[in-house]
Amino acid sequence: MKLIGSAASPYVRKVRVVMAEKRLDYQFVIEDVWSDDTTIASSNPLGKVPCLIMDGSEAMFDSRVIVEYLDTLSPVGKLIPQPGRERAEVKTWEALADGVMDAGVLWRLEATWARRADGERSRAWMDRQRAKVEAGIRAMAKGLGDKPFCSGIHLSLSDISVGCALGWIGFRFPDIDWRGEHPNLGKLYDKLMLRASFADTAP
Ligand code: GSF
Repeated sequence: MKLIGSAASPYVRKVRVVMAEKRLDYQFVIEDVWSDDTTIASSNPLGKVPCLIMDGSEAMFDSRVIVEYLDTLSPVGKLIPQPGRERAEVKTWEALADGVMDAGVLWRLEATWARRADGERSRAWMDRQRAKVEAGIRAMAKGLGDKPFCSGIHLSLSDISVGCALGWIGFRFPDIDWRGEHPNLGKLYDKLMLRASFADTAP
């Protein structure tokens, strides 16, 4: 398997962490989707990473589809429960974490995308996305509470998704003090970073 991605992308990190937790081998192919000569569209018409290329088959995207598929490849460390309530809970945690990343990406692009002129940057839009990031982080802290993991009694895709979102927010928006405001999230992230899957993929 070949994973096309970048080291800074939180969506790509989610896939790499799942690969490591499932002990799956893959080749990591770095692609800068923002460069003029990117060839990502030949694999993913949406021009986005992560994109998984299976041996002799078509490309697979996006991160939610890829991690769901990867979890079926090996019984080692099941990360997504069987269909039912628990699975829906894990997928909701993933949607929350992805939503925080989505809003953060929109906010950051509005603020920094080189092809947008300064006069075209909307403060109201940035504030709207920032509010989503902050509300999402508050919801994560509330949902985690005093529990050791976001859902269930062991590591799942919920924790991996939340960890990737928090690690990326810390990397791109250091002025958002999620650790100071939510010590339980800080504790979870520190615990995740003890795992090779997280330590080896930090942005
Ligand atoms: C989001 C991927 C994405 O936005 C997923 O895979 O879960 N829902 C998708 N990837 C960004 C890189 S990043 O911000 O992490 C991307 O490839 N953007 C290129 C573009 O043209 O939007």
